[in-house]
Amino acid sequence: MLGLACFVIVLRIANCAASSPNIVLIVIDDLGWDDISLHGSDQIPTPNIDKLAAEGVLLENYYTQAICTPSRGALMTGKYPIHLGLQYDVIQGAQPYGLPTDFKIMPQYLSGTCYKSHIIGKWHLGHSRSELLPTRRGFHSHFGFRLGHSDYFNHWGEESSPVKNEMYAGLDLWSNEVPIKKYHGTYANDLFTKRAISILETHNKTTPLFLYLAHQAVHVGDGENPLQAPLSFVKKFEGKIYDEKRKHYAAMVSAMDASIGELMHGISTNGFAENTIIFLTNDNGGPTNGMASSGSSNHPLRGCKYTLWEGGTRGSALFWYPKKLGAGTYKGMAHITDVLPTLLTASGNAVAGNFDGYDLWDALSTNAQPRKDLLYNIDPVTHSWAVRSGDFKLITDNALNGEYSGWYPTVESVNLTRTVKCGSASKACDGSKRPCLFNLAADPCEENDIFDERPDMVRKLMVKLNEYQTSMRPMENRPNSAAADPARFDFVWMPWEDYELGGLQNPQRRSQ
Ligand SMILES: *[C@@H]1O[C@H](CO)[C@@H](O)[C@H](O)[C@H]1NC(C)=O
Ligand SMILES: *[C@@H]1O[C@H](CO)[C@@H](O)[C@H](O)[C@H]1NC(C)=O
Ligand SMILES: [Ca+2]
Repeated sequence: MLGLACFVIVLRIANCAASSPNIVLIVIDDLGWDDISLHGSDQIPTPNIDKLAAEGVLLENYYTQAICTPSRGALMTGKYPIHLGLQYDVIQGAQPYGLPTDFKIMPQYLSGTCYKSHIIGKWHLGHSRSELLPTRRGFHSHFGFRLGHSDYFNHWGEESSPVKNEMYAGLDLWSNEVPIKKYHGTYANDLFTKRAISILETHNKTTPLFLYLAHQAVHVGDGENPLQAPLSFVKKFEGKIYDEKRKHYAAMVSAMDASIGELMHGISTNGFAENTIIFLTNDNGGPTNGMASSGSSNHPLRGCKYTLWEGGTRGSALFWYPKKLGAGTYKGMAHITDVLPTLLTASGNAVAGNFDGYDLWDALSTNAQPRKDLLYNIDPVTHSWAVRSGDFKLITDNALNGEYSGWYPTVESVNLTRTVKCGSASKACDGSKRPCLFNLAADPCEENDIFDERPDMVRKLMVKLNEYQTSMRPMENRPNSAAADPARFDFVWMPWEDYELGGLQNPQRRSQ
């Protein structure tokens, strides 16, 4: 008996499948609904994204969270931010928290069939201690940045400190866990595109590839002129767009679209076109109406980034996998939490996970509609929440004191051949004072409140809201910490908590 026990051998055979499709996940930061030509406006042509949409499956009824960190958390885990502790705000540079490490994330799920996983660009799910970094959570490499935004050329991030009106600033560009100084002056877009191409060129095809390209574009950069685009792209819009902000913003969008064209070229020349699934999405609506100095637009949708109105949450997204999916549109309701379970099924890693998201893989071909409800969010700090059942949406939104809850036409845009058409606000509802009810099928622009007409639906949605509220996890948010100051680390945004936890005395760190 004893002998037998000694010979129990645990076979650890990884179920590697070279035939699993490669996955390229593209996230565009802060892209507004009316900032790409996909939705009918031809003011900013985005031919490369349009081509992907024409060859792939465009999601017509798709939603993200209203801001970066919650959206990226939802994307990586398939869970609503209320179940991650990320329901309020984004992680700022000096705040010591992140997506809790007890949650398994996308590359960790994909490791079941031996995907080699790389992230390029923005992380924004925690950087105050090393265990929160993507390189400790299933990604084999990270080339990019960790905070929410930075300067596209010098790669410094500037963020609030614990002292009012005082900012912390430092380098935030990394090759894995080493800070990189040598790209001072090179446009972030170009760096990230080159890195993506080099991964495609060197990937060993005996294992499937998972490439997460989280663009810095088209979030505003830092500094006095935050709409940062190369001059060659600004020139394309001279004499076409006269508003300076919109013109520079258009150039940023155009540079991002060109990068996607280069990526697609890299995909085809390196033999990935046949067996690669692409999913492209924005992470939240555009910060329109001058907010955050961006020139973006969500026209004709209501509201903008930070708000749970459609302009902040209705997303632009598509799946591309011509071999299996063909071309078309998916009309069913979809949410950014659906992406993980859907890709897992496509990759042969399907798990009966504890997801808020739905596996839409088969539905994309059959147009079945498994998702009937949607939680936009519950933000316990600003008391903003919205919930949906079928076409009906109940919303109270007090983000930014309700100041960005209106409709903001696109500057200088005259071509109104758009995919979403609105009527006029005959029964507008403030939404910051009391809940409003809308039928989005008839009223995608949230112009006509039907709260009084449909008490039955209001009741039904309130019950759902209460159910979600009961399942909410405490918020992870922490205040800014003086220990984060990059000045302590040779002006680099180091994971400062490592030094505190490890009791290290001299945090001075030289970068390359
Ligand atoms: C690719 O990986 C396989 C399996 O690990 C290995 O045998 C092969 O030599 C690798 N090819 C290259 C070009 O590195
Ligand atoms: C508006 O866009 C449509 C579709 O892209 C195009 O056919 C039309 O010529 C454009 N009209 C104007 C006035 O630019
Ligand atoms: Ca964002």
